[in-house]
This record gives sequence, C-alpha cells and structure tokens, in this order.
Amino acid sequence: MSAVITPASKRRSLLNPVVCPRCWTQFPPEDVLWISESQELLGDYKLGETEPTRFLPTEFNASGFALDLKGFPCRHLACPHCHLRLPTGALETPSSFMSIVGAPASGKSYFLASSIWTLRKTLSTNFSVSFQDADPEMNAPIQRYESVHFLNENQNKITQIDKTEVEGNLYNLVRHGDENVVYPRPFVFTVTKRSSRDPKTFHAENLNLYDNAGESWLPALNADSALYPATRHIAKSSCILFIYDPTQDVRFRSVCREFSDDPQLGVGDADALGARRVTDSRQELVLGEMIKRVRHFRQMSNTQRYELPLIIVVSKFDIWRRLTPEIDTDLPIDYRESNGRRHDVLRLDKIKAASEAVRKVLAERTPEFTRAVEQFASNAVYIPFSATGVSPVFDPQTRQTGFRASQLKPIWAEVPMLYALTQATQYRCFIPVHPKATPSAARPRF
Ligand SMILES: Nc1nc2c(ncn2[C@@H]2O[C@H](COP(=O)(O)OP(=O)(O)OP(=O)(O)O)[C@@H](O)[C@H]2O)c(=O)[nH]1
Ligand SMILES: [Mg+2]
Repeated sequence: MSAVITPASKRRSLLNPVVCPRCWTQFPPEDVLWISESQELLGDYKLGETEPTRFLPTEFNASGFALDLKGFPCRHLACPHCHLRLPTGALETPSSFMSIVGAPASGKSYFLASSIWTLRKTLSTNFSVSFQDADPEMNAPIQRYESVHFLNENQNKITQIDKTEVEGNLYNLVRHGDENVVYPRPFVFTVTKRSSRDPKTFHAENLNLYDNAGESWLPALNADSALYPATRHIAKSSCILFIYDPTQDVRFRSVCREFSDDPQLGVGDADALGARRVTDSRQELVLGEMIKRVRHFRQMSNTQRYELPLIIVVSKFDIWRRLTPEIDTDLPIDYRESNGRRHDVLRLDKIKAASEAVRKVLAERTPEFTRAVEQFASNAVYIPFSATGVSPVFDPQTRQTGFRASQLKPIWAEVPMLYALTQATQYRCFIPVHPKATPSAARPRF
C-alpha cells in the first residue's frame, strides 16, 4: 500500500511498523532515533566515535523537530536497530524493495546507471510519475554512475563505471555487541503519482535498490552471512531482476563472434581484452544460489514455486541482437484516449513477444538455465537490454577501456524497471498497461 498524501492533512500519518532499508528491521515509529546536529555531540556505540550521537528525544520545537542535548533542532532520523540514517520520509512513505542479482561483470551497475537515468525522464514524461532521490546524499554513488556516462562534460573521453567491490563506500559497518556487521547501502527513490480519482491526492512509495558485487551472489560460504548480510534484501523484495550476461557463456560467445567484435567475446587486440573483466561464472549456478537464498529467507519448501515476478534481464543486447531480429526495439509505450484525454500505456504484448524470442534463444543454447528459471518461478519474463548500445573501446594511447558518452545508445534501458513497476503490487496503480497496440484510427492526430 502506498502512502497517500493530501494537502489538507497537515498532521502526518505514520507507518506502523516502519521497515529500515539498511538492516530490514521492522520497528514502531515511536522508537525512531534522532541524529544530533551539534558538532560537540559526537560518538555512537554502534557506529563509532566520529558519528553524530543518536538519541531518543524528549523535547521538540514548535515545528516538531527533536532538540538535541545542546538544544539544536535535528533533521535526520536513524533506525533503532542499526542506528544508520533513514531516508527522508521513511516514517510516512512505505518502503518496497527490488533485488538486482547477477554474476560479476554481468552488467548490474551499468543496468542501474542506465535504467535510473532513463526512468527519471520516461516516468515523468510518459506516465506523470515523479521518480526522485529520496535522499540525494544517500544516492550519491548512483548519481556518480549516471554522471560518468550521461552527464560527462567531455563527451569523447573514455570512461567506465568501476567494478563493485565487496567492501568500501557502498557498505556501512555497524557494531552489534562484540561483532561488526556490514550492511549494503540502499539507493532510495521516492516514486509519486497524483491519484486519477482525486487530483488533490498523491500516492508515494520509497523504492530501495542495492548494487551488490557479483561475488556476493556466488555460491561461496562467505558470500553472504549473518555478519555480511549483503543480499538479504531478497527476503523483502517484491520483484527480482536477474541480470543474465550471454557473453559469459562459451556457447553464446562462439555464435556472437560471427557478427560482433566486442572485446567481451575474446576477439581482437589482446590489450583490448582489458575491456572484458574475465569471470565466466556459471550463471545457472548463480541462479541456483539465489534460489537457495530466496527459499531459505522466505521459508519456502523445495517444491514451492516463487510467485512474485522474476525478470531475467538479458544484458549486452547490442552484442547478441542479431540472434533475435524479430524483436522490435522501439519503446513498448503507446497511448490511449479516454474522456478526450491522452495517456500513455506500457504495451505488455510487445514485452511478452520479446520475452518469447529471448527465451527461445536462451533455451536453445543454455537450456539448463531456462529450465531452472521456470521450475522455480511461475511468473518469469525475459527482457533484452543494453545499457550502452555499443561495445567498450580501448584507447592504445591512454591504455583506457570504456565508453565515449557521445556514442552511447542504450536499448530498452528503462523497460525492465517499467515492467517491474507494473508487476510489483505496490506500484500497480502507477503505470497503466495495455495488452495490445492502439488501432491506428484511435490514435490522436497532431
Ligand atoms: N557491450 C556491452 N558491454 C556492456 C554493457 N553493459 C556493461 N558492459 C560491460 O560489462 C562490464 C561489466 O559491467 P558492470 O555493470 O560493471 O558489471 P557488474 O555486474 O556490476 O559487475 P560487478 O560489479 O563485478 O558485480 C563493463 O565494464 C562494460 O565494459 C552493454 O550494454 N553492452
Ligand atoms: Mg557492479
């Protein structure tokens, strides 16, 4: 259920329970901690000496902001369990989660950069949905991803998004008793839409996404644990996006070499191979590990099927698109008219048609993968996707590998997330869908 915000309701209606997007603990809103503002109030027993002190307030100012021990009004809230800062609006706006899963170098970070960048525009232009950083400071890493390619001053400079590490600035360390627990940092977006029934009312949801390192999804003992719960958002997520990279499979690579010289296929200049972060993970094993974790954290039996949406995002479509010439890569967005007003709809029939074409190609070459997907999930869809639309290039002079902003042409960059938003129950009212094309006679003339 999304938060309903009306201008008349000056009093805030609080969620109960609130879900922390950092440690996924549920807590009543009255337990929330405030973060001191005074520079003299430093030190928190869970976060360390340099962090502002967290506290349960006893005094508030006239605007309802807690006063810290030095009398300064505070702005930020923290989770009572992990003490990490909560995104703005966390007490009023429900949190929902989507999990992005995939092997190292499968394209997860590029997926995030390219889909968030395009979603910001498409959601507002086509669907009158606002998609904003719930807390720009928390979302800084993803803004950096977007800037690397889409807002680069020098459009010809070769740049690339770095590999996601298993430690560093995408994680927070929290002391619980004698143990340190490392939580992944969420990227939080507030998705807001005006109600069609009552234009004075808005629906809002906080969407939480995480950029895990591929290593955290591998079937290894310490890839995810109680002290390193890097992937446990999967227990909460209303939709899983599994990034499948065909170039990591030798059977795909040999076919694609016939028409592509992308360095990830192991062709061309040996130096340019730097462009291919060699991993060759067996992706059906990564899928198997994900299934194991989903079953464990959701307490599902081995025979129970997963009924929430599972989207297999088949990445690097620019390389393998020749295998599916029937896929129409125009955006699957069309328009309808009702009561003399035009509104855009997502064409599910085009997505289903693309899914069938992609599934056929995968089932021919990697049948073990499609079989595992379909045994597990009753609601699986395969969506082709390219974050860049072109292959990485290698500059022998600077010895740099990456992409030039001027050459990027993402393909269906926003489609997997748009589809996910139509499937996750929390967002069903945000994007209208339609099962078929608008008859040409019904199309508005301009
Ligand atoms: N041709 C092509 N290459 C891509 C595309 N997207 C990503 N790549 C390449 O794939 C590499 C890996 O992509 P990442 O997004 O960093 O992969 P990741 O899944 O985040 O990897 P980890 O951080 O190691 O888990 C990049 O360095 C790019 O060179 C694409 O759409 N087309
Ligand atoms: Mg990454």
